[in-house]
Amino acid sequence: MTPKPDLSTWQKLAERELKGPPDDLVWQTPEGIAVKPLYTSADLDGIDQLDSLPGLKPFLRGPRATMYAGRPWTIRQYAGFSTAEESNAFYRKALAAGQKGLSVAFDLATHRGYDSDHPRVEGDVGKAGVAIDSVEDMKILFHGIPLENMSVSMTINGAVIPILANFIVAGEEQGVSRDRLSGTIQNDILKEFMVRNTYIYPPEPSMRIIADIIEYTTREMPKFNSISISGYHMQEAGSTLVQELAFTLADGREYVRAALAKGLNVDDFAGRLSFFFAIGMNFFMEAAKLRAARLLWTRIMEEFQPKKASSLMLRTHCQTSGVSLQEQDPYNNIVRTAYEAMAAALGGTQSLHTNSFDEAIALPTEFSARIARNTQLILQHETGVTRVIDPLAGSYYVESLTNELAEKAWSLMEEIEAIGGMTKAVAAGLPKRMIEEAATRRQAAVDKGDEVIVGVNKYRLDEEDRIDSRDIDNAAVRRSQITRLEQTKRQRDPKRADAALAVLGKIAANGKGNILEAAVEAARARATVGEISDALRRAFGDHAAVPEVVSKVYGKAFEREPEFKMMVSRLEDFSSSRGSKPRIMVAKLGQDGHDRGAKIIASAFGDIGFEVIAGPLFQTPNEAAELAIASRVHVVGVSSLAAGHKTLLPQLIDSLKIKGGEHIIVVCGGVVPRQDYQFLIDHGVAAVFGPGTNVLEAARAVLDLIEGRRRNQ
Ligand code: MLC
Ligand code: 5AD
Repeated sequence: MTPKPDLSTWQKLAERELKGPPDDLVWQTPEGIAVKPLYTSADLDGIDQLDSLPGLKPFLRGPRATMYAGRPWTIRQYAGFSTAEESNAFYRKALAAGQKGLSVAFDLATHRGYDSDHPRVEGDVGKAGVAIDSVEDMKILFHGIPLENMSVSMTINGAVIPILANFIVAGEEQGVSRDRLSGTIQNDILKEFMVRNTYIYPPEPSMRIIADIIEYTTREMPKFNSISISGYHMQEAGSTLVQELAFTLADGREYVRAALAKGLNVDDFAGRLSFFFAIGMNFFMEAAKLRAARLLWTRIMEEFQPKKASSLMLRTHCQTSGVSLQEQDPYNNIVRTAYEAMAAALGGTQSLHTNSFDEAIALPTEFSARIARNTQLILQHETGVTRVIDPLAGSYYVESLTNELAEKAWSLMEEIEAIGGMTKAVAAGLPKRMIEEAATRRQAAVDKGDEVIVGVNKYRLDEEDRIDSRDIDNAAVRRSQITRLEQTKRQRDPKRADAALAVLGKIAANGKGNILEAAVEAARARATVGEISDALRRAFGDHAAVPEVVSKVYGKAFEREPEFKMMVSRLEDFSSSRGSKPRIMVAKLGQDGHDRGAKIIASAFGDIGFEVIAGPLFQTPNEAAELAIASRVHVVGVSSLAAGHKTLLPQLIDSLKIKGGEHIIVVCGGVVPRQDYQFLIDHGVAAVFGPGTNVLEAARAVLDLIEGRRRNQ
């Protein structure tokens, strides 16, 4: 036998190759993990879960004994746009082409409990998802799709009650009783307060809604997953993987507590809790994250002493990362998504969505959706990854990472426990702040070029190819929704609808009875999504978040950079010559709650020396104009990520004119297709900053505009 080589020999060899210590090769990840260039069996010392098996406690190697060797993960593409008719046609084609499960994306009006005729949602109807106003729409959405055989995921959190009620009634009217419906409802409100922002009611009644849904589905819908506890949006908002793991699992623990407080038995509902994670570009770490998640969930659930093994088992959906995709050279996104999909499969996901390459520009076209779907079909049929269970097991690196992620996430969860659990932590704004800091730090790393993004901050093309993108005529969608809404209201029995809404309101207000049960009756009576939501609004009130902005994170990362210093001194000159700082209001219009970009801009501009007014979420263009004028800003920067820009920006500019604020410069950033730039400029927008814009460059351009050094472009 050859003698075992010794690590110090390797060390010396490596030092000679490097002409320096191998410690220089250690990669400090945003998670605070020091990834070494070499892992050996010594890294496995003390890890006690190494010999576990799939389908058995602690499920690190997968929830099922045979995993994909027995049944591959579900190809479940998230989709929805325009009307129910158009989305239905899109689903049917996707299913015929190999997709296995459905996943509905609702528009933001629906998410926030407004019917399509509500004045606050003019720019949002049918834009980022499908518009659903009542059972009539829901029935069309699933026309020709037998709900008995199709598992349907619905991403809805704020307006979860009317949507789930409509789904149940659509099933009934298709002849499928609710006990035979299979699928998942997202129903995860805590992460909405943290990052996704489609909440409606304050935290306390929102938690009751969740408990009521768990209670109802446990009793009535045994095949239905009552919740999809989601970390996806945390990573999208800029969290580290440790934060994503810890906050998601801590949310899960909180929901279990809420259900137990309702008097439910843990084994009756725990097996139908499900999870949802993002899979970004840190390949091995993402696979390790899913393994660690299963390990930790078993550890958490053991606290509640369930008897069934299925109560300890974490099952999850994954989606490849939206933020990792770029507007520049967008075909690169196909490659990124494929690597991410592979990491999700190696991590053992149960269900997967792969993003389309036009993600950073618009909603998927038929073409981009086909490539996204085929990415999974190829993975399942051609690569052989499904044939062996948990093939990364035993890798020194992956096992060590799994363990380190688990430990780090566990200690963050202990911090959350120390302040009384996730509801309290969310109310105190702690996780949100931590995520925003991580996001700002990451942006600084990209802007400085420390983190390379191919085609964006390195290897950028001189000229970009134009690609086709999907454009939705939301005025037309809105008109057709309003016609059907009026028809539904005309044809229903008004007394039955009113009575059902009154019962619902009473159950919500007095705290007794099940809200979902009452809403199902209201949905049968053709009460609309808006009416059901309003009945609950009257009992619970609306939640209004106070915008907060982190400071000194971007600035700190840049403090030694000459370009940054130059901008800071330009701003100081401005302030001393004009007597005050330049003032910018960062605005979010309509129901678009994606505020990562707005938060980063507000935070970085503040550090550079602007005075920043952070506008609240969900403003109408009129309200934003009033705030901008009252705050005497030089510039309004609108961050648009939900495709409302062509409706909402011209309205803002008109409002500013009417109210005497025509001198205020309007700029726009976010997900705006290039072919819309000229439209916006023609309507008076001074500059458009697409995805991948360097924040320092944006600051320079805004200051130039204020100082009159450059004209609208
Ligand atoms: C699985 N099964 C097996 C098996 N593997 N049986 C035998 N042998 C095997 N190897 C069984 C399962 O037990 C189950 O039956 C059935 O097959 C289906 O498998 P599953 O693993 O449960 O898959 P699925 O039905 O797809 O459910 C996956 C899930 C679920 C549990 C994660 O919650 C889900 O589909 N989630 C999707 C969520 C989603 O799409 N979200 C989109 C968010 S987008 P049984 O009888 O045990 O059930 C978003 C973006 C935004 O949020 O807008 O912000
Ligand atoms: N259709 C398809 N994908 C969507 N996403 C959001 N809305 C839709 C939709 N209507 C995806 C994007 C985004 C993530 C939150 O979900 O990938 O980044």
